[in-house]
Amino acid sequence: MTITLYDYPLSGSCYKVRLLLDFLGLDYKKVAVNFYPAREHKTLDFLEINPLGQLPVLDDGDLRLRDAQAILCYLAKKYDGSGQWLPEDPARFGQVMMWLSFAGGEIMAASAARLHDTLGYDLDINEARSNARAAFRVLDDHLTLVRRQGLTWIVGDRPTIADVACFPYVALSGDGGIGHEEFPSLRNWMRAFRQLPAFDSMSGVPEFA
Ligand SMILES: N[C@@H](CCC(=O)N[C@@H](CS)C(=O)NCC(=O)O)C(=O)O
Repeated sequence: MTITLYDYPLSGSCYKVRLLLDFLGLDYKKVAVNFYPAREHKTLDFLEINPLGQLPVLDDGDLRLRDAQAILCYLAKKYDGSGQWLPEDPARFGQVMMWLSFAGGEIMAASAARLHDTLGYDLDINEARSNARAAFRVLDDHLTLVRRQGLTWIVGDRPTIADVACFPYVALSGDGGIGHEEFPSLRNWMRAFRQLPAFDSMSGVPEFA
């Protein structure tokens, strides 16, 4: 079966999926969607693929999925025999789901700020930045508790799709005018994430010493 990702290289949401495909060592084909300036994701042809007019979309054989978090769940369940990326244990599974919802919800304020600053989206930038900082504070506090237990990752003792889903818009937030100075535990976590085997960076992800 061929895996196809409808992709825009500068999309943090597509980056979530590219990261996991690489971590799992999966071959896939990319279909480039000209998100900007052509806004191809809003054309009638693309709306047939995703009526929400959003990226990413993933095809695997006859299956078509939209939403990065749903795609991460699918790929982990289907292709990660070890159960590392989406743990079976009910408590761990629930915690991963909780942070996936956070990645697709509260953290997306950082995506909004980035779209404002990089592509001129018309939105309340102060509100977006303030909401993003509030979300980052929640994750930073969580990761501080995690560090106190001698651990690194959002859930449990190994990276999961919760880390994959949260990483892009935290890492890319400088593009939306949100720095990482106030978030030492986020910086520590991002440094560890960047060291994962098969990690691939993208434009806008800062280098950490
Ligand atoms: N719930 C979706 C949202 C994805 C999303 O917001 N994608 C952006 C690209 S990064 C998009 O397509 N936005 C549509 C637009 O800005 O017109 C997910 O998490 O995958």
